[in-house]
Amino acid sequence: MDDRLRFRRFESAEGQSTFAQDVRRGLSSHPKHLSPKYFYDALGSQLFEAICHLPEYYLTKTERRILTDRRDAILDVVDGHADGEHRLIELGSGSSTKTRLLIEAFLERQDTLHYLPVDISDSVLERSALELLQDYPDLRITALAADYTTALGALARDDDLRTGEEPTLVTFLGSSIGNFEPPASRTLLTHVREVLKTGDSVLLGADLKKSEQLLTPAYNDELGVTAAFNLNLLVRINRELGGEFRLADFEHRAIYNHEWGRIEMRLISRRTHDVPIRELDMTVRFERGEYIHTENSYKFDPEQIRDLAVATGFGLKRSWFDEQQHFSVNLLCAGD
Ligand code: AVI
Repeated sequence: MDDRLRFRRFESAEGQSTFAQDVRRGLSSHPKHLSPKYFYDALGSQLFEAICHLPEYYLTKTERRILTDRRDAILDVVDGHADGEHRLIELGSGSSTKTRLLIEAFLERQDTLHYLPVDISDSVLERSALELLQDYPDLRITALAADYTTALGALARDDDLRTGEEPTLVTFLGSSIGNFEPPASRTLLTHVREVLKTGDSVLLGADLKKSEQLLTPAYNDELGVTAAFNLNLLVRINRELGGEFRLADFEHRAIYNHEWGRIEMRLISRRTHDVPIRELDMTVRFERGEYIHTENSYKFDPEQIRDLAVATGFGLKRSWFDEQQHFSVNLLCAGD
């Protein structure tokens, strides 16, 4: 099996801030904030997997439904642009469950498939790569353990990763694009464009704007898994930076911000208190009711998706929706 798997780990590109720097900056700001990219340590990645199974979290099931129903239609459009065997790059692959649908569809059309999953969590990446190789004998995997910017830089530059003649499909599913601020999402897709040739494709999953009655429960589930996912950021600061956060002093809450069209996740201090963080040589004061803003999850209009595609060197070829128009899967085609 080993000769079908290559595993590449990348340090974050130079100039990128570290966890310690970001925590110091974020907890010294007003309002306090932390980057959602730090959710995904080994435990956080598993908690996110659990979120995907929650009854309230409609995103994963709805996207999977669209991919199940439309996989052939999607690959028909992808195929129409290209000759030869595709390779498949997945940004934020996690457990790759939805991608299995596409892997299977590709393997019905071509003899072999080169799959390049990118994920920040090497434990998740390694486990899912081994499972996939076991299930698909005609699959070859180059797993990239890196943040997106670093991985896209390597995919654009490194001789062994750069695109050759073969057509490429990049998948970016689960509405992870919604966790980027609008300028950062444009930068990211511009980097994706640099990895591709004209005519290559991107499959982008994007959650749509909808009633607050459906949106907020998806981020305030009754079982408390999203609360644990959010609070795990404090656990991580305690473990990695010698923080002394007590989880009982914070409450998870997600609200919908209509003006910005986004869910905002917060950790709200239940009392006025001080939290030392040894490695940063700092003590952070929290007033009662003060919060740390930990994540934005933007929701889109179809026009915003088209604008994003056009602004970053793509055309929007086609979009697929579920019946209730809760979620969209969009095929972008790299332009000249
Ligand atoms: C990964 N990302 C698309 C999730 C979202 O819905 O924004 C992360 C998440 N945060 C809370 N629940 C899920």
